[in-house]
Amino acid sequence: MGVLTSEHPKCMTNISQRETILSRQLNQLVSIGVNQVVITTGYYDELLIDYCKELDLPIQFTFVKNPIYDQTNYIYSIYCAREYLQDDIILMHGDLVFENEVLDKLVDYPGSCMTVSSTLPLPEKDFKAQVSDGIITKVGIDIFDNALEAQALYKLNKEDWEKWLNKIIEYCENDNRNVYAENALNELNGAANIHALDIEDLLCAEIDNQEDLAIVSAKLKEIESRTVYMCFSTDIIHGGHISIIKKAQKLGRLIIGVLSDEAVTSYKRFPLVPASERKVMFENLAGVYKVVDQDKLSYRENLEKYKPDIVVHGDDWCVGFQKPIRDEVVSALASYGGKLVEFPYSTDQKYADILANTRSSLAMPDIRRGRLRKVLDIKGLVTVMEAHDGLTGLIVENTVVNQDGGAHQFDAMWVSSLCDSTAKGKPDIELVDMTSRFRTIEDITEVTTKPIIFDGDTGGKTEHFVYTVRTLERLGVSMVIIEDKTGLKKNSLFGTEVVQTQDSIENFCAKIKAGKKAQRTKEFMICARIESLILEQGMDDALTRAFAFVEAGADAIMIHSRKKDPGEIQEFIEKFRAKDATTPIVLVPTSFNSVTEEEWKERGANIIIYANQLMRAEVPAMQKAAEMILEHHRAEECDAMLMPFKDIIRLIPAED
Ligand code: SPV
Ligand code: MG
Repeated sequence: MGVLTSEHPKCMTNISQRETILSRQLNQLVSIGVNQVVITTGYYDELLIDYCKELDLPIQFTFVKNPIYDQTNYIYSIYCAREYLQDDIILMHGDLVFENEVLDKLVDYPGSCMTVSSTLPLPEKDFKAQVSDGIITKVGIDIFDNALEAQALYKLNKEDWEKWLNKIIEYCENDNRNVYAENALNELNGAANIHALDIEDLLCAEIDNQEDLAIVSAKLKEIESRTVYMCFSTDIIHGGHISIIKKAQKLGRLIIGVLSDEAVTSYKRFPLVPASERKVMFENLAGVYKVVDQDKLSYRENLEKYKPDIVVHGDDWCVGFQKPIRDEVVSALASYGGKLVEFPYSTDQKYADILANTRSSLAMPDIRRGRLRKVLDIKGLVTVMEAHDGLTGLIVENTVVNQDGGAHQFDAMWVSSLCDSTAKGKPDIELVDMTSRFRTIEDITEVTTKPIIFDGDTGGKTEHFVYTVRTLERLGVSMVIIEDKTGLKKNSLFGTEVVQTQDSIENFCAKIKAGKKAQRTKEFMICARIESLILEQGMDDALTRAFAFVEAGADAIMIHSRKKDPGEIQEFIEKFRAKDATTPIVLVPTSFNSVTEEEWKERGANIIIYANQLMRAEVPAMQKAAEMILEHHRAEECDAMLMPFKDIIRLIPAED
């Protein structure tokens, strides 16, 4: 090392403008939580001690001077320090430079280990190790047969280390002080149980001369300019996130992608805070280099844009619905030589509890009520499925379909008058009173978090409707839909086959106005449902009513039809949108069911309600099971069509 070590110990050699070998090692140790360091010293020991103090690190140092450092090898330095080394230890030479990932791997390794490389060529003059069944059996300079490149970087459990240390003591007390400490280890022939930790091409090198210094400095520069990419959908940051972020930061400059509200809503749940605020949250974390938007669950776009050297993720995505996303990341990285680093996913119960609490707050009325408007803003088109009790609520809440590396689920629930009445074995004629209807809502809200749209039938008398509005607000319902009918209401799917009377524009506008005036929260929505097409009053009547109802304060318009052909609905949307570009349009495509959600969105619709499909699925299944048991006088034959109860129970969340 010549001039570089003529004035200080080798470990104080600068490897970059801002760090020496030692300052780097010490900072790395701090980053993994080490706070006690024993340094054995020799020449320039005072300089070294002062230097360590000046670094001002949260480390308690013990300096042990080998008084005959010029006549002995470090086996004797260890011997001198033995009383301070009665614990699990990390042992390293003072001239060793390694990248952060090496230390992380060392720490994460479950047992005692030493770093080796299966990919690097064997060095002439440095350490090599022989390994048998994964255990280090011999370490030395002169071993070339069946050997791997090795570095003096160890993690040693107390028990394993004790065996080696005892041998070191034996050597030194028998005046065998001029050999490597590893000579003592070799006598144990693997009994110290030190595993070979293969770090392949990661940087872990000792600096013996100027040439080594130049190579290592250049490699460090390259490592430090690496970029690392992670994507987050979380709206709260807990210890598990911080720990993986810290690990990622050690691999390079960390770019965080914040998943869009739309993508989070589609695969997980509605975010408690919007993407703009989630971005600020990450921007203010120490050590985050840059925060960017990630619009979709797929990483492809951002990987092409930022070409990160490394993508970091928890290993939970190796299976399940995220697997296609992972596969895409692997192939995108391979296309430009990037690397995927996966850390064990935290299964800590306290983090699961935090997430469960976050989720349960979504169920609270004040948080739930406003979410329909937010989802409408975020997605433009909201899909809604009927629920008529707690169990169907859970099905709407939890059913997710994974498609093309993405996920698809319903945004909200529809509490249908038809299905609520049918579930009670009653006709859909406003016979089930509001008290009972509210009870259904409560059964659903108790076990779900998604926004609710309530089928308010005609809304009843205006004087009654104002009470209904406030009760629905208190229950956390987001929207009530009332239809412009009066008298004995019948279900619209009967159309003109039964006597049904449409309300006058004037009366219905007065009801909307009264409802809007009565509501106490700003988010609650009143949707006016137009029955002109059902009752064959023509397109013009439907449009006149639509504009009048919006004028009266309706927050949304529902246009209904019982034709199979979607033509009249499409015509209505086109004509309505020509004059009103913003008021949300709600559809219940039970009859006109051939059009996809994407196409409705394209045409200008905003809320698609699947109004009765769950009820229609359960009734024939129940009838069939009942018939089979009656036919066979036992239940065996119908068993094949039944879900085991243990699977049904899984749908029901356990509450502590
Ligand atoms: C309901 O689901 O109760 C409705 C929609 O009002 S429909 O049955 O199509 O009229
Ligand atoms: Mg109804």
